[in-house]
Amino acid sequence: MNVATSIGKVDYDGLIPNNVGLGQDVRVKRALEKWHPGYINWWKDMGPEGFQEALVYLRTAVSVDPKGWAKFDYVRMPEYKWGILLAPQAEGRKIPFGAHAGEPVWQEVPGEYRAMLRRLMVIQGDTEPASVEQQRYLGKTAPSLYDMRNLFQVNVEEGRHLWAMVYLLQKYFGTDGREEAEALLERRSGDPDTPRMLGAFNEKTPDWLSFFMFTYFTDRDGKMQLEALAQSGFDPLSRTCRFMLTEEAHHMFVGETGVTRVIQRTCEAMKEAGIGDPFDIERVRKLGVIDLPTIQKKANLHFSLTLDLFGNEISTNAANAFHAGLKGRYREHRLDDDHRLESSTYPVLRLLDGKIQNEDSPALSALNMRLRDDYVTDANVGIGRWNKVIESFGIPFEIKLPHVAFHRHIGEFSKIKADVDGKALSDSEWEAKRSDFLPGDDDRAFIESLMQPQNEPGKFASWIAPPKLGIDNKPGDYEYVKIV
Ligand code: BYC
Repeated sequence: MNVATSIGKVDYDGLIPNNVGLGQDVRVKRALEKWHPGYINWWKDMGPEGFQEALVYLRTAVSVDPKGWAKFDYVRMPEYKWGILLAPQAEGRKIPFGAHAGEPVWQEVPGEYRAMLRRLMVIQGDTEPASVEQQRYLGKTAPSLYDMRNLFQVNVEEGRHLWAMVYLLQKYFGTDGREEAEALLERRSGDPDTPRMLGAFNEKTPDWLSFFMFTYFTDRDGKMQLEALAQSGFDPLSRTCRFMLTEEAHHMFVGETGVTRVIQRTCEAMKEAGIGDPFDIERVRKLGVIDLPTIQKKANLHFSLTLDLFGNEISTNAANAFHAGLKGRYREHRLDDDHRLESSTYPVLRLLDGKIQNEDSPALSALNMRLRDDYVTDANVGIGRWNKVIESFGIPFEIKLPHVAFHRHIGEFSKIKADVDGKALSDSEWEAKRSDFLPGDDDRAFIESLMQPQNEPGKFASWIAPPKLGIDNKPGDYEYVKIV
């Protein structure tokens, strides 16, 4: 019998591949095997519609060794090996922050923090199936087989991330963990009665530009939150998140390169047609490409929706989670301070006397704000690369992130209607300008008109350039999805 003998080795014998010794953990194994049919039913009902029988060239995690953790092969998605994989245990690891900083990490749930820890995991878990639900119709309008395959890769890995949280809930939280695991399969993105927990995960992902923006902006929130949870003093959570981050990088790659390719194609078409003015929208659209101002509006929408996922700027929940040693800061281990933050401050952007200004606040309460700041810095890097493409065509246009006060529904700025520069507008002024900032019905209708499937190997829809490289070094006309 090929039972995994050490962490790092993956046991592929059973129904659920894992490197957590599930074979010897009868209670958890049974609980997960019981949960499995419900998961498959959920995947078939709410996963990629119309492609359950297709053979998709997918990567599957087969190890947790950073040098070679995945293998590629054709797989029918419902047969994907959704495994439970934790990064290797670091010998002698200490709690890196909070009141327990320096104590040995917990291998079991600390009783006094049980509810807080469970809530963090449930929220994290809830986002994973939500994104699959949001993206379930996109396969039908894929601009190429390459893109379709990337969509499905992202989807199956979000499914695996749900498994990751469900494992922790089933293993460490007994009956209530089991109930939470069931509920994760019951909520539905956008459902008025049983919605997903966080706002952005109840929005629609109606077209491929939205998908690329979502994977660029919202998956990046995933990265930041996972980085913060990877610091956790609860070691199984830390190890789980560390391995999830390995997969997450590809999701943001899909987003960043997807938008780059849309921009590239627009600029090429403008150049070919001799159009120099990016605001000559009607002429640009006649070329069958997406004009740059509309791309900017989509970025405004997805960036602002994602900022809401960081919660309130000032948050006792965040302070408590840090103090308890459960959720740290972005790359806590690289920060040079006392890692307790009991007497330090952090500048928080607030609405004071009607003006947006920084106010020094207790650093512990300002952790959501701090993570959001780190996120904005990270998000700006790829925007710079998008602008380099536009610049290389000599087109006078620059994609910019809107002000953090723009179009907010959570936190300090949900009280005002700010424009993309952060200037507060009256309700009527905002409504009058809304379609300058955010995609309107005509923008949506135009983008929808472009969403025609292109399922011939090596061919791409009119509005997107081919990628520079194939997946797993495959040639340009590789049949990434065999549709049946
Ligand atoms: N929508 O104290 P506050 C990903 C609630 S994405 C609705 O500021 P806190 C992925 C909040 O729950 C990453 N409600 O909140 C990406 C609280 O309610 P209670 C997902 C919201 O706790 C793409 C109340 O308002 N992971 O992985 O400091 C594809 C007071 O708020 C929202 C995580 O987020 C909202 N946006 O911060 C696939 C990590 N924001 O307690 C996957 C785990 C706040 O009063 N979660 N509320 O009933 C957390 O760390 C925190 O829960 C949050 C919120 C950062 C989300």
